[in-house]
Amino acid sequence: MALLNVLCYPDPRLHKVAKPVAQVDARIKKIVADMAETMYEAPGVGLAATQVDIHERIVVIDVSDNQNELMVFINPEIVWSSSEKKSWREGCLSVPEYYDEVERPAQVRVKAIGIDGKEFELEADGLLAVCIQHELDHLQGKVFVEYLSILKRNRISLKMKKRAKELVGQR
Ligand code: GNR
Ligand code: NI
Repeated sequence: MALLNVLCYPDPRLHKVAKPVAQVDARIKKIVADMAETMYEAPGVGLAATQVDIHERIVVIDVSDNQNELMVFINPEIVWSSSEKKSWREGCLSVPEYYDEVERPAQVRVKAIGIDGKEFELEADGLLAVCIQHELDHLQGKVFVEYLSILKRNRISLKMKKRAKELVGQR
């Protein structure tokens, strides 16, 4: 297994659109294992392949308290979302140390392929529903800060560029 480098906003590669996975083979299983390791190490509750510069439709999520219930979504699609909306304070491994409220459908139904290569469907609410939508956005090249005002987004970009420079200075 290996830890992967997580891209930081406003990296243009975060806006690439991921392509579907043709088959769940050894190469995909290795990517999933490395993504899970990277997510747990961060720690985060989810990770989309886009964030580690792999532009294929792969997502890992673990919203369990003990971080021991890994969920793998290959070629995920939201097949239904509730008209009821809910606002949640979101964070993102690609936007470190920034959190803000985003309103999204409260419940979603997602269709995907699991690590066993079999298709499944799942209905989610709460943090899992938020996380599924946040990760599927990443696969479309969308970062949660794009739901915020231009003013906030510009401030975040400046802050992230400043942070990146400081981190380079520390090396
Ligand atoms: O770790 C994460 N926490 C989180 C909290 C609220 C809403 C969404 C998330 S996802 C985030 C990990 C991440 O960046 N996934 O893309
Ligand atoms: Ni994210």
